[in-house]
Amino acid sequence: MPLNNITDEQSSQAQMIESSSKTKEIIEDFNNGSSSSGVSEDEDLDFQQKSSANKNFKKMSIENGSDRHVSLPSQHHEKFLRNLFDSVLKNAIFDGTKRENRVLEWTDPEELQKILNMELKDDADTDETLLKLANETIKYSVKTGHPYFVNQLFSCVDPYGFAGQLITDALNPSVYTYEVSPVFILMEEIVLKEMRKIVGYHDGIGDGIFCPGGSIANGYAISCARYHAYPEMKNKGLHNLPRLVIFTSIDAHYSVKKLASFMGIGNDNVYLINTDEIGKMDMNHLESEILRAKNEGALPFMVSATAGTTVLGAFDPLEKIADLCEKYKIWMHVDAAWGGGALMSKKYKKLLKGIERSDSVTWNPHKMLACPQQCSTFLCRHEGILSECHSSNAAYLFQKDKFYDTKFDTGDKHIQCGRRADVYKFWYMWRAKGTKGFEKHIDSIFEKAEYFTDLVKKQEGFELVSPPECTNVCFWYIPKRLRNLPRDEHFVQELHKIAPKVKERMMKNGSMMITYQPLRTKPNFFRLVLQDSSLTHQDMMHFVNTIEKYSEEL
Ligand code: ABU
Repeated sequence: MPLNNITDEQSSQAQMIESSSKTKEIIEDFNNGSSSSGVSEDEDLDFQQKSSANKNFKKMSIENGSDRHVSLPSQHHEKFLRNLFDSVLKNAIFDGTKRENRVLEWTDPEELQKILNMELKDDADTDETLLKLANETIKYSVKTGHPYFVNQLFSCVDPYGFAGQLITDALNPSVYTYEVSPVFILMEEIVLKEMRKIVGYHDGIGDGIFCPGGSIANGYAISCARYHAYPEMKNKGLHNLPRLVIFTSIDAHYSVKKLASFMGIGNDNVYLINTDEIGKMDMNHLESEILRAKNEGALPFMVSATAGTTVLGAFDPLEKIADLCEKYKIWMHVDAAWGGGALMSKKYKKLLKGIERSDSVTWNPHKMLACPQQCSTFLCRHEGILSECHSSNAAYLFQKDKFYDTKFDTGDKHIQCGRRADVYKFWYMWRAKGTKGFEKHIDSIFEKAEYFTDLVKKQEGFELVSPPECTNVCFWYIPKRLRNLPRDEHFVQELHKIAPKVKERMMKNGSMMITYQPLRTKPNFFRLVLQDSSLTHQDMMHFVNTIEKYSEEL
């Protein structure tokens, strides 16, 4: 039979038999103390000659720099990498997180382009230049691990998380098959199961994945919920489906709409539910919108609740949402990308009561748990649904006739093919701190948020936007000249200009980064985000003083 007529299955069986007998031979030789490892003397000599030629080539090419296109580490790279690591450790990790140093070196984009000269060239740069470029990159990048970077829902350089990230970067795995990523494949299942237990799914049974960011995790929720309602959709597409409707609050993350649009459900079919003053979903409005969708002949198929909204940090009433989802047979998803970390604390997990009744959860360890970017998970109570919904059985990668149990080739349940081992840095941190360490971290940041909230209540000129439930605290700073004005349209317009101006001054000075935003009719206000457990009460005072300082004469 001509070789090109054999089936894929026959070909891989033949390869398997050949490779396993070769492996056996090598192991036997090794056990017998033989040095040949199944390689003939001629082949051995050939190898030695090549190896020596290789060394000579290396020596010459290092001298004249002609082998820089070769991606193989050599002694020459060792020196370069050691110098680079020293510099990264000093400038980005240690100096970059010292309170007395700046969070950023603000530079206008045109000027920064000139300083860094990012244009690509035909000829190679020297290692000396590359080290200089690395140092410049560090210098002009924002030090997101600095204690005064309270701008975003992530921060910190956790030393163990960083170490974990270094290890995965050094190994450069892609977590789709056991043969390529044995350690990380097993580790993912252990960590995801533990997270499901913490969520409250019975015995941690269910499904889950590490995925690139909370938005994508929310997309997985939409995909699984839709598949759960209409499994035939996987092959037939959307044509014969009724109009599908998702419900989420007006304060939910924008990714719910974005992914609904991306997946062909459409922005207009995400019905936005009102929130109360704190930012929690209004249950009466949710039920009336579910009924409206039904009356319109549409199919309500998913409620996406939020545990820790992006701006106000509100927790939707999950138990009541679970009741409504049960009543109307709707998939309940909880976007706990931000607030999920509170599940680690006996004191604060009550904020997410009812999450254990959900169908799925988004939880990002890179947010409240301070794991390095990116580390996001999608967790689900329905065992096997991710694979049923997304697998496509590519024969070149997920061969079913491998010599090991192919249930460990978990990559096919993702919509990605190549995928980073984001699990490792989180697992490494978890082992370094223990679950108890994460609990202390969470309790510490919630305590700081409560302390900062009290400061805002007491300090003249500061005013809370709403009582915070999470570790993001939203407030206005009202400069002296506005304090006695009537609270009318003019006041609102003037107050709206304050936060952007303060932020500009802070960034140009490099001393602190805090974000601001408007919210519906509310003028711009600051949002201070706490997820760094190294922060102290003195730091909280520093934030207040810095905002006052940069508001002078505004
Ligand atoms: N999910 C992204 C959140 C961005 C932020 O407000 O920090």
